[in-house]
Amino acid sequence: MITSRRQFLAGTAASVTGLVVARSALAGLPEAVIQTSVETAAPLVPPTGHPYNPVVTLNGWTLPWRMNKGVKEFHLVAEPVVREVSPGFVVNMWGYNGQSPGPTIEVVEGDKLRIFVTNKLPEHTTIHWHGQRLPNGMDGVGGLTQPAIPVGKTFVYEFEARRPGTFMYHPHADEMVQMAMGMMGFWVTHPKGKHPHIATVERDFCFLLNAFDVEPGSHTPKINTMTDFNIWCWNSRVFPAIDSLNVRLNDRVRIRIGNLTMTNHPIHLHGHEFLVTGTDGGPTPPSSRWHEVTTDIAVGQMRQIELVADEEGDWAMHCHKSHHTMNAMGHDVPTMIGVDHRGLVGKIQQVAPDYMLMGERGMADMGDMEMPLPDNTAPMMTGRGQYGPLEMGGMFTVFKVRKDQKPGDYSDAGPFRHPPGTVAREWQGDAPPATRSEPTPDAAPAAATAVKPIGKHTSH
Ligand SMILES: [Cu+2]
Repeated sequence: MITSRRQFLAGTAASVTGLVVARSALAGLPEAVIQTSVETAAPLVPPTGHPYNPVVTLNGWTLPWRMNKGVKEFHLVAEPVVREVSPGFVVNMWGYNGQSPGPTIEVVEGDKLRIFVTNKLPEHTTIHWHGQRLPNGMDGVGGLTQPAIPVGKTFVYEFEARRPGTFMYHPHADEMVQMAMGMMGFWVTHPKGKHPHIATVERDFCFLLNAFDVEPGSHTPKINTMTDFNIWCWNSRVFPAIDSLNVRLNDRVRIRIGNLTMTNHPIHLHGHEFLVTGTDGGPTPPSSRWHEVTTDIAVGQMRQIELVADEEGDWAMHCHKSHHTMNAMGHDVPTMIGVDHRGLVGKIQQVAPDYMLMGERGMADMGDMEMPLPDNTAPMMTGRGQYGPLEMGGMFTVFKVRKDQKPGDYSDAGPFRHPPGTVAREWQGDAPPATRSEPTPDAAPAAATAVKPIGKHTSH
């Protein structure tokens, strides 16, 4: 019969290698799911195990698992990847399962876990499960708690997800190089049942802060850079290539952020106050929480913030270090504000035809400038809104609150339609001159007047 004949032929075609793969799969190695899209993946609703409200990883995804006799099994592959940091700007990184950062791992408190790690890097590696309670030998510190995973080998990590919280994973072998190349991933452990300090939320987002030093025009990060990075990322993306956080009006929203750069990042949200409800140490006690609009996230820390999104609009959310909302730029540029360049440019261009004038009125012109860029980089200040250039790059995105965003819909509703009369506008009435204090005709210079002692003055 045709079917059996086709099966027979297929079996022959697959030959011995096919059988070998099939046997090793039966022996227990779960499929390594690879994702190469830079889109924010839909939340992974748990197909097995305890139910929970899954997280959304900005420009990332959650790793599927399989249940094997009550154990959740994952397969991570450490490998070189190519990450699109923004359209037209791709960087050779190292990561996991096709991406930097690697996929988010989402489990439930009490889950028994088995994580296979295959090393396809050109050097050895390990994975450290940052923030977890686990047997010492599962902590992933090369040399200290395990031999490093040699090139081409697969190691198994087995532990229980003992406490709920916001965690991450990264190598603990040739760490400086491997993290500078983008090896890291997010980890969320949901509480098993109702937890007194963990609220139920409608939206739960997560991302890692990471940074690279990629010379404009080149494709590979400089791994020896210690502090002077030029590409400030959320999940290895820069604005405007970082997706917005799209929520429905009055949603309770949790945002989980981890910092694997070499400096701290004060993360600031416009239009709302939030509470820090958790760290990598777990949920914070409610009595310790206070409202903020900026929270500093130090190196190696996680913060989870929560708010009710009760103000409609397009709210900026960004690192408050202004150099971190810029893309690649030269830092050796002198400040030119206030310097009159008129008549100079032409003369300079006679000897240096590429000379370009920038900065004598500030640098806002850069946001709108169609400047010739080297082949592989991101414009320094970019992103366009409905009213013009945002003059932002790097660690910036938009928190979009909409009345008509459907529950469970994470798509971008486009620019906010401001109600009439609610946008800052040009003043159309009279503009009287600013009132300044008048000096008295016989007054001494202001500075001298200011320092004159009161006592002497009155005895005059
Ligand atoms: Cu920053």
